[in-house]
Amino acid sequence: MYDQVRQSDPEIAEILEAELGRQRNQLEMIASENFTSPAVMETMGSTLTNKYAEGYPKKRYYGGCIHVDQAETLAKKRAMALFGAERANVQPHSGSTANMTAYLAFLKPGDKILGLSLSHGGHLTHGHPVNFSGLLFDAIHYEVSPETETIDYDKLRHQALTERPKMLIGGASAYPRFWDFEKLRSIADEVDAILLFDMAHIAGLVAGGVHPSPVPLCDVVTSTTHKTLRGPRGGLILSKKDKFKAINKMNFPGIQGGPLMHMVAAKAVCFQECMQEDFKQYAKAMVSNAKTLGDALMERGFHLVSGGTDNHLLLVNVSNKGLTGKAMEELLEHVGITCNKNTVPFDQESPFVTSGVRLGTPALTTRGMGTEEMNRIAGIIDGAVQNQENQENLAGLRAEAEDLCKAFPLYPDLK
Ligand code: DSN
Repeated sequence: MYDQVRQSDPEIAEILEAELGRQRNQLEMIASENFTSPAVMETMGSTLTNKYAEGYPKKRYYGGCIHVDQAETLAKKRAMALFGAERANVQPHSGSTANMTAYLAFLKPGDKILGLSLSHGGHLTHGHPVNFSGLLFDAIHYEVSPETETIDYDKLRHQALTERPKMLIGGASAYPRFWDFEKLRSIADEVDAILLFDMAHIAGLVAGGVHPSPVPLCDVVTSTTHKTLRGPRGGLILSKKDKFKAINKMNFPGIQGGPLMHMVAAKAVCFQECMQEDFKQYAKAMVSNAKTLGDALMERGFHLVSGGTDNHLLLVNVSNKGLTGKAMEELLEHVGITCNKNTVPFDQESPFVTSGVRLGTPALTTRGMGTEEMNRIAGIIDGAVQNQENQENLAGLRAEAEDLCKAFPLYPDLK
C-alpha cells in the first residue's frame, strides 16, 4: 500500500501506514467518524482533483469540463433522489461552508438566528460566539429541558415568539433523540423565519429510513457527507426550488472558488451506495447497536443524557462515576476505544474538561459489529472504569478490544 508515496515521500508514507494501523486496531467510537468505501476513496484519489470548474454544469468559467459536468450532474440527481429533495448543491467543501452559504444566502450580518446551544448538543456553526456564525449574526440559543434533557418545543416556541429570529436552525452534533420537524416548522411559520436543519449527524439515518426526514418540511437542509452517510469528507445543501438560486449564487461566487471535483464525484458514489438495500440494513444496525450499547451501559449504572438514544450516538454523563469527560476519554483510549469528551447539558466543567463522552456506532457498524459486540464493548467500558488503577486488568481489556478489531478486519484488501 502507498507504494508511490513511499518512493517519493517516505516520511508521509510512514504516517499513512501508521494511521491505517490505528484505524484497524482501535474501536472507533467517535460519533462523527466512519470508514468510507474503497470505491469512494478511489474516486477521491482520481484525476478529477486536477480540474478547475468554477460555476455549475454547462455554465463554467473554464474549458474542459465535459466529464466533471457529468459527475456533478449525477451527484446532484442522486442527492435529490436519495432525500426526495427539490434541489441540491453538492459543492460545499464542508458542513461549515454549507452552513455559511445557507445563512448568507438569506441573511444579512446582524440578523437574528436561533439555534441549539453548543453545550446542549448543538454545533459551533449554529451561532457560537467564537465562530463566524456568532460573529456575523445576532445569535441566540435554545436549550434542552433540565428534567428530560430533550428539547422543550413549547419553550422554544415561546423564545421564538419573543425574539423573532430571521432563521430558526435545527440540528446537532450531540443530541441523541429524534427531532420533531412538524413542531419546528410550525414555530418557524409563526414567526415567519426561514427553517434550516443541519442533518450532518443523522443524514445516513434519514437516507436509510430510520430517522424522520427534515427535507419535506424545512426550507433548507445542510449536511456533511462523511459521517453516517459514509461518503467523502464534504458538504451538501438541499433546498426547495425557490431557495436554490440564492444558495447557488452564495456558494459560488459568494464563498467558494473552484469546487473539489474529485470530492463531488466521490459524493455521487456515496449517494449511489446509500440507495442500495444494504445501506438500509446498515442504517438500521447503527441504531440498534446504539440502543443495545446504551441499554447495556445503563444496566451498569451509566447516566445517558435523555435516558437513551433514538439515533447513532450516546451522550454519557460520567460524573456519577467520579470521572470527567477528559479523564474518561483518556481511560478509554488506554483500553483501545477512541471517543471524544463532550459537554453535557448544564455542564459545570469547561469544554476542555467536560462531564461527558460521546459514543457513536457508525464506524463499528461499518466493520460489521452487531449487538453481541456492543454488549462486549459495554463490558470493556465498565471494566475500564472499575479498574482504573489496575494496569494488568486494563491491559486485558485492551487485548479484548484488539481481539474484536481482528475479528472484524478493516480494509482487508489494503495490503
Ligand atoms: N466535528 C463534528 C462532530 O464531531 O460532530 C461536527 O462538526
